[in-house]
Amino acid sequence: MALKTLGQFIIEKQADFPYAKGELSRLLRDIGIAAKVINREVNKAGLADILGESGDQNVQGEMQKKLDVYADEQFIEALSRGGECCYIASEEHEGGIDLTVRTTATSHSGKYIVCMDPLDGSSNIDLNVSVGSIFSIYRRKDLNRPLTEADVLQVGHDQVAAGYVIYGSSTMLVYTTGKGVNGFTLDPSIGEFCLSHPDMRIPAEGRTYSINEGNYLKFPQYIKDYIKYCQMEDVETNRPYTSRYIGSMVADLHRTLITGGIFLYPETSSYPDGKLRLLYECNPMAFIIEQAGGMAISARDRVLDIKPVHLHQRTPIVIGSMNMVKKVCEFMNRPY
Ligand code: AHM
Ligand code: MG
Repeated sequence: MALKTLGQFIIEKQADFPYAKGELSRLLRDIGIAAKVINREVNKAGLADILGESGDQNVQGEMQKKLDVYADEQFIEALSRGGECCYIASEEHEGGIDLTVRTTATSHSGKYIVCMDPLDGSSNIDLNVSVGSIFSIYRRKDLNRPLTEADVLQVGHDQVAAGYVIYGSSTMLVYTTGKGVNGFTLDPSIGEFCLSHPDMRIPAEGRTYSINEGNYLKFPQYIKDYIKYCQMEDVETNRPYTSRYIGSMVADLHRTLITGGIFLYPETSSYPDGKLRLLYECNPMAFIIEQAGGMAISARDRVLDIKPVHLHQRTPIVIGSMNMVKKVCEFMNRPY
């Protein structure tokens, strides 16, 4: 069977959007190119001087690794050059980057807003454990007025596309434009992402739960009860479940998407709003998992229905196989 590259696939899929003029396709292509450049650096991280901490802190007060900075720069450059994007919100920047006010040769009347975590799970880089990039794309609400932060603070169900890149034993790009989820594996011999996982579906049931159990004592009671449920023996429901936690959201969710299962980063006594960021991590992953047939909730709402109030907002998240997330809803005592 002939290989289908990401570029070919994107162009083919443009027909799904009859009024599209190719801007979103070009934006996705630009992201794919940046991902390849980042992949090259991530792969040689163990060798290069680039490995290690850059000494700066990001807005969450955490140490940035050099590769975080590098990945951030690559995405910003690709998106600024492409011209389809008017605003970038990045986990690595306190404020967003308004490309409409940049005085470059290119005019940035771009229609799209991109929120991204350029290199998630960066504490794993030194250890040769999988890391990832996450992106989320929104349409600018009104092209005729100056861009405001409110344009960026859109609710997750308004995303027009979202995806992630996993730099693992192989490198994959997985994305959705709201019509299913497709996965592409980078073939290093030709330097192209090739369609390898068409129409990805998450099984409705899984038998793996993924949570940082070191925080057990800080979890709310319903999470403690759910963990005990996962560990209890029951032949009919295939319990006890297996526990798997990499500590890289992209890697943990990539496994969950393929094999089924559940990933939880709930509110804790140290992180009352959870740890993961709504715009850069939770919304894009929730969009992908829902598009694949799964479910994503926070402590109160469907993740994709949360109205953001600031760029770096965090949210608790429970995400994965539909029936497993519904089971957590029962423990929370909430309808689904
Ligand atoms: P980062 O954006 O600083 O890399 O942090 C996000 C990462 C996620 O990839 C992962 O799921 C989580 O943090 C792990 O957190 P913890 O070490 O608290 O379990
Ligand atoms: Mg992150």
